[in-house]
Amino acid sequence: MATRSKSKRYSAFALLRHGLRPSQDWPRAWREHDLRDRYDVVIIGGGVHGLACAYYLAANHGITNVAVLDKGYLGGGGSGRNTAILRSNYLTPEGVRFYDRSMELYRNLAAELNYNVMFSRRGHLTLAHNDSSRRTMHWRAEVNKLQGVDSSVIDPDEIKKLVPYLDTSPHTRYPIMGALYHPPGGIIRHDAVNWGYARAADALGVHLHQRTEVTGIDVQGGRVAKVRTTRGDIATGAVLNATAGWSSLISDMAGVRMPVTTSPLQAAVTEPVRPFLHSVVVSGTLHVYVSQTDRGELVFGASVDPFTSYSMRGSLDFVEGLAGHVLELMPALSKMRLLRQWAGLCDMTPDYSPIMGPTPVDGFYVDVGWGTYGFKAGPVSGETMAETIATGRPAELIGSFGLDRFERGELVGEKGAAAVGH
Ligand code: PYC
Repeated sequence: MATRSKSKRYSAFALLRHGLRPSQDWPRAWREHDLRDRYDVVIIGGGVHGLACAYYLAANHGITNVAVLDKGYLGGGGSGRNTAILRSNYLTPEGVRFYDRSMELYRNLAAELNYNVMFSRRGHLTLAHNDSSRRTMHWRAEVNKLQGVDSSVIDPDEIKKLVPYLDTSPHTRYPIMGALYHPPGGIIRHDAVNWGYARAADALGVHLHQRTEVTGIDVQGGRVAKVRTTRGDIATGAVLNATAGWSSLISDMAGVRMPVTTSPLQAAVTEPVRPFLHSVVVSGTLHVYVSQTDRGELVFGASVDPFTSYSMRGSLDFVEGLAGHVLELMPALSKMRLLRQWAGLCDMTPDYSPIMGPTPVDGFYVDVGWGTYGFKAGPVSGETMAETIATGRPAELIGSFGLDRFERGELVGEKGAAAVGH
């Protein structure tokens, strides 16, 4: 007993010492560099998409003269402002295939990057409260199964076994009539994903430039030629727009118009409590999704704010609505306290699918329009955009997501698989 409390005292002391006087032996996860006047590839946006693309350009294609530019800090946009839910139970075959590759990359990411990204398989439940949403769940389950993705519709008794705290009685305002159950779904630590990709890209020679804002993009003879920044100009033959919130503004700089509108998506987190929620639970009708982190906090989200805006502030309106809806699902949570809330920016396209690949300007590529799905697509977007830039041809998995689909009228309608209604 005496030994245990001594060692506890020792570790508390050690923690304090390391906290106050960071050890000289802990290297920075990535370095700072002067801006070169030329890079082979310039990636605008230091979120998970941009960082993953930089990593795969270097790791899979040997292209290391790459700069990632961010006007703020790495992972400071949507990549650090989401609810870190992972799943591949989409509605369209294109979506299911794409996100399933992302899940595969996420599952193996800790080993790939030698970094603990805290991937946690939980199972994902999308509740159906009426006949029409149950029909959509069956539709999704069949599309999922055809693509080899584990997904099925389960009844309220099975739901209750997975999540005993859910009110599955038939007397609620919106009784739970079934759910789409997707066992491989889960959560991950979003910051760790950003930092892991950044560290691995840096180790391969990529330059990560924070606090470096893009102010212009020069196009000469239909080809991208230069990126102008607050720290100087960069000559380059390839630029990737991997931003969210500012994706249409950056594309405008290259003269490429994007069919995108931007809305805030708010989220909130509670105080930590003992683990009791072992699945991710989503209700489209009640506009809420909830999961419990490894630290014990409940993370909640809802649908996007009902207006276009660049605001990243939380609102009282949002938490009031959220709390009411959560309590309809799990009345036992009424004593829990919300600790904080935040918002990220979601770029919405007309069909709620992303826009990925080349554009009419040679060398100007886009990976934008992620709506509420961007974080979970980070690895596969990085991998496929790296392949597209390295080979000059759209990778097979993104073939359906090109900008020209809007002109051709070949849309990929993914709204029915939104986390909650858009
Ligand atoms: O599509 O799973 C989802 C999601 C979760 C949070 C926002 N979107």
